[in-house]
Amino acid sequence: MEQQPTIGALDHKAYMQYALDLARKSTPQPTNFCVGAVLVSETDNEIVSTGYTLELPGNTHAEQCCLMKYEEEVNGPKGRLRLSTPHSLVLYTTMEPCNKRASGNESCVNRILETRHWGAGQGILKVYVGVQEPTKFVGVNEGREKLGEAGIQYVHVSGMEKDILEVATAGHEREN
Ligand code: HJL
Ligand code: ZN
Repeated sequence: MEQQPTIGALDHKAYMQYALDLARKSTPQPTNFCVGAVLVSETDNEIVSTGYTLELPGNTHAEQCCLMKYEEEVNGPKGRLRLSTPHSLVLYTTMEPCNKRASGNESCVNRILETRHWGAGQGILKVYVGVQEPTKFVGVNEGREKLGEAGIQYVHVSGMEKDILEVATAGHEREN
């Protein structure tokens, strides 16, 4: 993977800022949000993967790209995940993970939940989120509730909402 910045443990704002930098790389579209995501190993305090909306071919979400890149790196293509030691992972995403997509594609909430089946002590334990999803495409996103019910901590990182939404909606028609 490309060189990653070194960010201090628990510096949630810095990780979120990095996720926002990634979101800016996404080509703006009127039909989605430009989102960025960073996957961090809490065990090693290092970034293990990154993603942004439409980074990988097809109609891909930031969290989806981030997880697909990680799985491929750890597994090799189509292999089974082989991790010798438990890796507690946390995900930073500029926008609440989707629970429903207008396209009908698999939700990022489900992809996050699936990581808990990688093995004992593996997978995503916490999700740090910059903004809740605006209701524009699918109404109220129940991603937050669904993660909580599954025992995945949902933490709002506040203070960057304006910039995150500006980037997320860069491809949408402005009202004025
Ligand atoms: C999050 C993303 C992304 C969205 N949300 N968390 N990460 N694009 O990378 C949520 C929005 C969906 C629309 C259209 N966007 O993207 O609800 O075409 O983009 O599947 O519902 O669905 P598709
Ligand atoms: Zn998604």
